[in-house]
Amino acid sequence: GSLGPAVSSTELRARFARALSDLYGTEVPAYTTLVRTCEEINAEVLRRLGPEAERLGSIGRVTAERHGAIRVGTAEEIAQVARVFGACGMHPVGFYDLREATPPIPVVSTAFRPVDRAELAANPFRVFTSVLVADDRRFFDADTQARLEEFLAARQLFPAELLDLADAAEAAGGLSEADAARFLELATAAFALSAEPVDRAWYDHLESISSVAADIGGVTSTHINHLTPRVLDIDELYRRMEAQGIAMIDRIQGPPGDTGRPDVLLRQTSFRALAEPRRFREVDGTVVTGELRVRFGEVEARGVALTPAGRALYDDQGLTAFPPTEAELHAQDLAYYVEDGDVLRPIVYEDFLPRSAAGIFASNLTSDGASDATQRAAARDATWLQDALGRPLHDPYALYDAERAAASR
Ligand code: OOG
Ligand code: NI
Repeated sequence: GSLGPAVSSTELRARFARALSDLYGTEVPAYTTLVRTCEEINAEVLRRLGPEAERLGSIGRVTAERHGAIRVGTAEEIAQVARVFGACGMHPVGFYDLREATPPIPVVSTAFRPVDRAELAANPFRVFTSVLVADDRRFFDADTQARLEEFLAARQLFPAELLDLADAAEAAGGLSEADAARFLELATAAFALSAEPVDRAWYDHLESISSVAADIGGVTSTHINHLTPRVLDIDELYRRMEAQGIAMIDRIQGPPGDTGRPDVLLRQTSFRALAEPRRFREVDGTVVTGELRVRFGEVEARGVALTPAGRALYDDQGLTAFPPTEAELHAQDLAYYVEDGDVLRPIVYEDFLPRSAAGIFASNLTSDGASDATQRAAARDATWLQDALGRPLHDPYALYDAERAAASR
């Protein structure tokens, strides 16, 4: 038989996550402190709990685990993102409409991630990816929409060489060593913060409407907005970051941690966006160094995935309405477990929470922005996104159901 490519898509994903983590550490030094603190705490939890600590993922998986967030401007751009992540075995899962958040954000989003359990175990890298809705009149008047579309059409986020390598990797399930090195160099560079001057007047105009719109449509490239390690005790992480003098947002988003119930879904917190030097072109044409606060550090803790019934209960009544034991969560079909003899194995939640995402967005906005609810909304739904991506958009519940069914056969 023939050998597969030297560097499989699984290995590309692991290397890509590592390369982005190295990049982000050089760009945002507090991120390095965050990662180090997570590693300390994870080692402590492992010592304290033993095998119990690894029920929601091996220590190898959790140590390498990152999620990123990126933001792009157009259907064409998110289709290109899908090709780059597709090369790494990351597929779009879920549809999130952040225009319904408080405050509303003019984007819709998905998450690119592995979908098979074995791939998730090998490296679960996922990227929350948002695309601007420039034709939503509640945010952008006709003139701003036209200028946004012109600005976005003129930029190229990903060089053709990168997209060609991505397509080759996706078709073959990987790349040769030399092509893999080139792919990773170009892909990582595409997400680095650019030194290209920002047009001050244009950026400020967009920022008066939405800081996220300015971060997307006010600059000629994209960048990682944040990169997030996973920790096994997020309450302890929060305390330890503050003790090191890093100001965290005022709360941990998601289910409360002190109810004595099993860990469910996703808990997240972040440190506030830091001022970073950025170059600006002023109205008179001079280029000056100023600063922007858009990028931050976030940390997550993951629990068991909830079924649609469990999720409805959580959304309506919160965690305290849940029964206190895993046996009951399973018996009432509120959460996904696999029965292994008389042991229950939780299926870890691999997705995001719109309400927490909104909280993460909001905690790092400089203002609530300006939107006018009386104006016309633009139509966006999962079908729109799937068409834009030109590939299947997976339903998270279908993936959890299939995994439970396969493991129970
Ligand atoms: C994405 C915010 C959502 C999360 O962890 O919920 C997110 C963004 O700020 O672009 O990353
Ligand atoms: Ni995030």
